Amino acid sequence: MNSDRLGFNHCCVNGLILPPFVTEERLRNLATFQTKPGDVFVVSYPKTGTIWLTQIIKALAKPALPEGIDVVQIGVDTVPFFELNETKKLEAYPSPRYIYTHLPYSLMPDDSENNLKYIYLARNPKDVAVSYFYFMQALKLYSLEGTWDIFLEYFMNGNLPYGSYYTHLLDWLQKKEQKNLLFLKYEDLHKDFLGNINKIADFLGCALSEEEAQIISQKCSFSHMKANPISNMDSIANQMYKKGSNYSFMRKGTVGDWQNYFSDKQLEEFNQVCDRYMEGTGIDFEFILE
Ligand code: PPS
Repeated sequence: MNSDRLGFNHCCVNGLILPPFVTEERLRNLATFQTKPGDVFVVSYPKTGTIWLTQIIKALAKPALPEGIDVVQIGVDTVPFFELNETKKLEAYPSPRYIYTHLPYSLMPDDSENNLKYIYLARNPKDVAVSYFYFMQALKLYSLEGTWDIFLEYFMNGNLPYGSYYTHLLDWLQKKEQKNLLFLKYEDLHKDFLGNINKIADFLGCALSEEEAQIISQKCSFSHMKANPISNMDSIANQMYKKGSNYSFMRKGTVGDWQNYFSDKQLEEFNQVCDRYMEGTGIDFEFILE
């Protein structure tokens, strides 16, 4: 599909569809970011639970930011969004640095010495599609035109900001066996939240008592985050969402919401695309939790 005809605002750099603010110039600027050993990148495709993970990191690692980093716009007050910030400002961020991004590996700063850390978060693609649809529909940024049916076509064809979810996932999965990448799944966070908080703490080298882990699991629960104006992005809702939108960033936070949206025909087609990409990867998505 010709990306110029897509029904939403976007940039397109070397064939990759990106949000309007991720221009070619911004990408060039980000590629020059001077990494430091131990930098931690939280990596995900949009709507896989990124802000949930950054909230856990915030509680675990207590990162401290210098002035001038734009975190308010995306509601996370200490783990900045890589694509939204100038590298010079990000470089002033004292170590240990925690930054989140939706970029593919090929557009990340150099890591030839393997001394950076990555946490990749994946989510079952059906729920990602539904969550992305509601988000793009609500945002002024994209001015998305079109129904769920059209959006799902975009999703299956990889015609959305940050491209195909499957390509993103497969690109990062190449690093899965490396010790500097922790691979997590949204559904596993639901199933064993405490176990995953401990896993993240181990990976980051943060000491954690049982009591602290319990407190983090409460603070990062869906209900707590929904009631928290920062994680739910309440103060910037008017700026971000279209007039009249009743979208809430903490929308449903469940596994299996896709069942309310896919027709039988869509499901059949979606499963074929998903199976084709996932075959042989060893990744088993859970689409429903018992
Ligand atoms: S973004 O805009 O790309 O950064 O969005 P992202 O944070 O990746 O994904 C948003 C979805 O994550 C859900 N979420 C949670 N689920 C369970 N528990 C907690 N604590 C939590 N925090 C965020 C959020 O509700 C979005 O999913 P949907 O399905 O739309 O509700």
